[in-house]
Amino acid sequence: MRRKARDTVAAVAIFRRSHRKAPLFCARRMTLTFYAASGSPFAWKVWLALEHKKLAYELKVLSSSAGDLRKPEYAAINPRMKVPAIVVDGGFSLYESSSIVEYLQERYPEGSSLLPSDVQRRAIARRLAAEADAYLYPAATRLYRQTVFRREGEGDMKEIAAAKGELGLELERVERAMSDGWLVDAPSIADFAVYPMIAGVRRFGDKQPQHSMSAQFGPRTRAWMTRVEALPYFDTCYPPHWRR
Ligand SMILES: N[C@@H](CCC(=O)N[C@@H](CS)C(=O)NCC(=O)O)C(=O)O
Repeated sequence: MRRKARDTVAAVAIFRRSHRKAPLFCARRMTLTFYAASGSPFAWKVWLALEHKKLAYELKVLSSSAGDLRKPEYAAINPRMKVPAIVVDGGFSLYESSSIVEYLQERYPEGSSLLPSDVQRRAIARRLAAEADAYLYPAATRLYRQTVFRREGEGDMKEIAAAKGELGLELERVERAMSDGWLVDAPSIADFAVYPMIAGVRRFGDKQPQHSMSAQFGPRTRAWMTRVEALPYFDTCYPPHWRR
């Protein structure tokens, strides 16, 4: 099967499974199309948020390598040509993952919340999600750029060491941020932003054991990962191409 066709099949399968499981909150009141790419931590954040809130959605898995993000019809939804994006009721389109999560919480406040109820805890959850995007993701990407994105042995060793140092500090920050099992009180935008990036670092380490950073995950981070992975909707949101 060609790659694009395979992606479409995966998308339809996941969409159906997700709808079978979820009670379809708001199903009659709105339509929501969710554009994602397999393995994108930003799309994964939104996907976890949609499932956490039990919202009905139509999933469209786009393929960057097949050029889906550059097509004019997608550029009209997200002119930055990145995932994720959503389109609500065939009209309102929104991109930027954290803005989407905030919108979902405000637009559909019923059911499980994506933010803590206490104002300070809510601010901390938002801060942790912002820190993941601003620091954790760039630190991990700095390492990937010199390793998985290059041919074996072609990475700059000095840069690899610097990237590992930077990422190690970010992993320590995540460990220190853990409180009572979740990043802030209960599953929230913070966990949904940070987990996909940490999962990416672990997967990278499985593929490149010589550069693995997984040994630097602290005990609270490890326990938290297991907790996230036990969420009833975790499997639904797992990146399709990671299953293969
Ligand atoms: N700040 C954006 C970042 C989105 C982003 O960088 N998405 C990447 C995938 S992880 C993307 O679509 N890149 C373009 C491409 O892969 O062609 C957000 O939070 O939504």
